[in-house]
Amino acid sequence: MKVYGATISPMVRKVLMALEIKGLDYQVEFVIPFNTPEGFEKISPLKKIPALVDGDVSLADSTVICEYLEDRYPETPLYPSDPVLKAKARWFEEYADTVLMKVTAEGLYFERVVKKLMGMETDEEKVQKNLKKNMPKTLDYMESVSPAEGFLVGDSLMMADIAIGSSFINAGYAGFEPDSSKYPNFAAYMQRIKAHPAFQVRMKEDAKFINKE
Ligand SMILES: N[C@@H](CCC(=O)N[C@@H](CS)C(=O)NCC(=O)O)C(=O)O
Repeated sequence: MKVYGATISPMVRKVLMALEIKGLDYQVEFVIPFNTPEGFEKISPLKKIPALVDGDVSLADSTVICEYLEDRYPETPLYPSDPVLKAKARWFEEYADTVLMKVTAEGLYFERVVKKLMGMETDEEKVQKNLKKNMPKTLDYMESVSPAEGFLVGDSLMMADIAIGSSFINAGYAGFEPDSSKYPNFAAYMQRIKAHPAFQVRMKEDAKFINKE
């Protein structure tokens, strides 16, 4: 299988985590947004990352790809089988892909990390506005749903945790960590997520990428 994207992207990381936890072989073809290779739209019609090619199947969108991996390679499930828990898991993934994409990625990680890597100037005013206006309600919500123990939809790390965790890991790369005195459950939950061996592997790879660029 071939994953197209930059491994440090929170959306690409969702796919890599799923592949690693499921023990599937894959290669990464390095593609950066806004400067995609010619013909990339044949694999990813909106030219966004990640995209996946598995034999004659080509797919775009992290959630579509992760659901495909789950259906096609069901061993080591990453979504619960119970319909209610599965719906709950999908909600958290949707929340990460939409709200967190704006708050932790576009308004923070993109500004402070990606723009810097691209030789562009950070719009720190935009970041501060985002941190004041959007981040507190996001953290209030995350605190209200974070379990005192275990993970969002069960005892083991699943796609819901991967999506949420991935977004906040990138916020961390942009210098933001949740205040554990204000958000104790969420901060502790994030520590449990980051301790997962597959996240540890990804974060070590990210460190090489950030330090190299
Ligand atoms: N809903 C998509 C979002 C993918 C996405 O926005 N990826 C970003 C990088 S993290 C991108 O490719 N941005 C380039 C663009 O918006 O043109 C997914 O979950 O894969």
